[in-house]
Amino acid sequence: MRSVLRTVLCVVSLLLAAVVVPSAARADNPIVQTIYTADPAPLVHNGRLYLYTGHDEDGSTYFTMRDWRVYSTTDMANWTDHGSPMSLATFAWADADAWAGHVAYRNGRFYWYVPVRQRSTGSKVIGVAVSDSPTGPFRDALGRPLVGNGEIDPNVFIDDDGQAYLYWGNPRLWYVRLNQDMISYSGSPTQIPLTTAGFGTRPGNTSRPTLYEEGPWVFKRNGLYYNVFAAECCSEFIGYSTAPGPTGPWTYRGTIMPRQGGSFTNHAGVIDYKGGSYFFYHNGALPGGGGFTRSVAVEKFTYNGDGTFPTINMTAAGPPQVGTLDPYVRQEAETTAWASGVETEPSGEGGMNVGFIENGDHLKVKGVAFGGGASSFTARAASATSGGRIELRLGSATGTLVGTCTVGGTGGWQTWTSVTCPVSGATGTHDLYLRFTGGSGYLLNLDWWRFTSGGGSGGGELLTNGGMEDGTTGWTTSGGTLSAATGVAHAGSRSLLNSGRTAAWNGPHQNVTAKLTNGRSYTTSVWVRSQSGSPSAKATLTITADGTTSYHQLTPARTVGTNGWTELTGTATVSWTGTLTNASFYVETAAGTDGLYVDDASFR
Ligand code: FUB
Repeated sequence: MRSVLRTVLCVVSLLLAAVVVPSAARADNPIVQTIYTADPAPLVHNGRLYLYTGHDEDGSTYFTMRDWRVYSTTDMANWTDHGSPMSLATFAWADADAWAGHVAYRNGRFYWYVPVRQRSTGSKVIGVAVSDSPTGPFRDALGRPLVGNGEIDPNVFIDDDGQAYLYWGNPRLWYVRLNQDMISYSGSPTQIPLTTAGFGTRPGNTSRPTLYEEGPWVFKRNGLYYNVFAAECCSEFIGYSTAPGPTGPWTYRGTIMPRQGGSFTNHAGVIDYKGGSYFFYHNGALPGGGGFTRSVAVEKFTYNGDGTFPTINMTAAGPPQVGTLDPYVRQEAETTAWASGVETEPSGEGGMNVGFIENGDHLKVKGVAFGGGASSFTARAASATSGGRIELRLGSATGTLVGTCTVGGTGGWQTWTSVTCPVSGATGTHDLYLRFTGGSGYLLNLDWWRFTSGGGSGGGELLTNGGMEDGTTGWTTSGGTLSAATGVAHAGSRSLLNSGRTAAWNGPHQNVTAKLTNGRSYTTSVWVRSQSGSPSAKATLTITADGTTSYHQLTPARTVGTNGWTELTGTATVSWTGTLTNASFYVETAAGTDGLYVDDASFR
């Protein structure tokens, strides 16, 4: 992608600069700009939306696809690149065609069903890989195909009664009942009759009389079963059918997304997230894009009152952001709404980093809530050359400059150091642009960044090491043991673990006495999960003034589990009478002594 897309982007940006098309710079579709992606399959898990895609190789003149990719978001605008946790190499018996797959979650595991070409037969089959994490790595679950009949595009639907169905097919449409283990099935693959009543009429084609082409996406909503599919190649549009049950009988309902977008295929994934409904698809919208160099995009939509789909058209703007992004916790550099001119790669410190950064490249991060104001910016950066500068701009890549961080040479592209620079004028909520400047060639790599608050009238962050990336620094516990938990993190690579608690009030705490202002309102956000059990957790401020101790509940108590992170958040006015001698920010439980993981704590 570097050679092809970068060149085209340069040409396009020169053209755009000449004719001034501001909307192009604001566009957030397609979702990924660093590579070509195709065949979206969304999954919501533990409050995060994961997007599984295929990957069209640069300059492809066929569906040349060798690996799959994962992205995720919590706000539908900023997407985190998780790299490639699965490729053709995962399946030792496959040699080509890493095409459209689908991930299903069951019993604590993630199952990724994909079509590939079987080396020994040269025929398309369906493989299944499994992982304990939504971002992998995934391993071949069987060491052989799950099922195979020369057809493609697997999709799994788990009904309310627990029965899972695997659908797939082009030119026919098949299903088979999966067993509870998700890697075997009962009965034989069964063909769904492709009737014109069920799947529409394909004009003038007697050998293939219905509109169904490929890419089934089956789900249930309000008791009605939907099958959304790519229709009538080529070029394809997205149509759908509904049924009273998972195996039919299906009734064709019409077009969702008409033909458009510069790719002769399309492929849909539909999901609800945070109260909205989202339609994923692909097109040829990136520079150099087309039928074999596609890009995944998303639109928000609302079902009609009778449960039918509205017509959905492709846009460059994409859906509105859900909420804002917190700049005062560690943010991955590869979490962006738009990445211009750069690439991503695996980071030596875990996760991914942004790399191949040249003069004039930029990252856009949408809806960044600076609140009362930021005082400094820290970047985790590396450079095998002499480095460059990170300009922090608001609103656009040429917008208000609120800070500039200089990164020097570190001796290697994976030799990481943290650089900090002052920030002023970053208040309220803005799109943040990290614009890179310097000499010629590659300047620097960026792994993550974080602002420190305190530059405005609203007061700054009171907690030290709230992101827990510096181990136990700043924290102490009232009971049990504190340790840095690596590999268990809400964001970044570490959280704080308080194990061996012996009382509900035991928990990680931090002294904030010198930082507190009497009568001020403070906002708390802290992410918690339990080591065992499902206790009710809360954040509390313990205050001692004139010898009297009082307890201020900073957040409502919420049940936390072992399987994902729960945010404790609230706003409380803190006041006392007399001389304040101690104030401690606590995370504790209302009852129970289960160990607590705590991450991304903010009190300001
Ligand atoms: O990406 C390769 C193939 O193109 C997919 O399997 C089909 O759904 C179509 O999108």
